[in-house]
Amino acid sequence: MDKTRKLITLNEFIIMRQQEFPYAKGELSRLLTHIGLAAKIVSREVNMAGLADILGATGRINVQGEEVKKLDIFANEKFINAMFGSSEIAGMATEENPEIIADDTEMAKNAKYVLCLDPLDGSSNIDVNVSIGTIFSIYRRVSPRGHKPTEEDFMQEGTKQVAAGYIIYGSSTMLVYTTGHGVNGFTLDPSIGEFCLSHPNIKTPTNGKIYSVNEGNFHSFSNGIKKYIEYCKEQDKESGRPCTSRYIGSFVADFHRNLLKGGIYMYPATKKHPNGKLRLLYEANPMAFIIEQAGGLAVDQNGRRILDIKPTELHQRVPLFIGSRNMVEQVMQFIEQEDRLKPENHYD
Ligand code: AHM
Ligand code: MG
Repeated sequence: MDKTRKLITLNEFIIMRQQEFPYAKGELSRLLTHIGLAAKIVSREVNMAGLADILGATGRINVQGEEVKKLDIFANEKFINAMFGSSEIAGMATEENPEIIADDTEMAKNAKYVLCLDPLDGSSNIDVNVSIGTIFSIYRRVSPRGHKPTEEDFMQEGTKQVAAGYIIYGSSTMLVYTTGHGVNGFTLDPSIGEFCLSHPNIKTPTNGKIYSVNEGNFHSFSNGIKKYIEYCKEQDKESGRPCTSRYIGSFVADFHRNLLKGGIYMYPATKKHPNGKLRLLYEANPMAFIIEQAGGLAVDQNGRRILDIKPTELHQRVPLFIGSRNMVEQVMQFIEQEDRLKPENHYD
């Protein structure tokens, strides 16, 4: 037996890390543990989706006589229940809920944290057995404890995140998170029902070869982006190969691959959608926190650091460029040259 490789479960890891913060009271640890629990429940359901008839529209009745939920609604409910069940959450903002959710209990009113959530990202892939994910982000509330949280608690810059992470429901289920001290990845071992540390201290390559963008939108991108995409297709003098294009259409899956292999994910502005598609609070910010902790970059189309943006709306969208440092810097150079220095040709 290889005695050098000890199995470390997510819960053990969370406890080990808590000991590194002498004044920690265990609230964040409990919260993270509950995220792991909800992830397991959703993972089980995602794996059985084809069998459990949970994919279709709502309004049907299952064998237990319960209404069949769409998978994204199911995931939303499971996470909300698990989070409030942890007693450490004052409120939540999720992609599925137009307003913030708060609980009326004294426990919730006195809780220290709020959570932003995309319960099931990659919704177009749910029905077709392609990887999907959950994204979360945790903030310390700014409103006084003892009351329900306010929108102000959620309108904080990404730099204020206390923890962020994602779960990818892929060929394996993985949970990847950061509390600002590096990024660690855990793979679910279904035989023991535990997330086990499989990817300690993840660092993303400084340069990459993969670009991920919906090229179906090519003609509505700015000239800078078009030129960058064309540049990605040119042959590299050293390797003789162009970059590789990979786009799943599940942000979590595209991000996860690029994080490990090196690459860039882009969801740029278009003429029609000047703010792109992805949401600042529960898609861009948590992934920006992770990529920076792994050594990469995340910026908007003006080259502004995502984590510095002060949110103004709960469901605000932002154009996103995220991944390996050199690739993100390079696309920004194209935007500078083609769009900012020649604004008259910005879209033509
Ligand atoms: P969703 O949260 O409703 O699933 O939307 C976000 C998704 C991302 O996962 C993905 O990268 C992107 O939208 C795909 O959009 P498009 O189909 O326009 O390329
Ligand atoms: Mg999403």
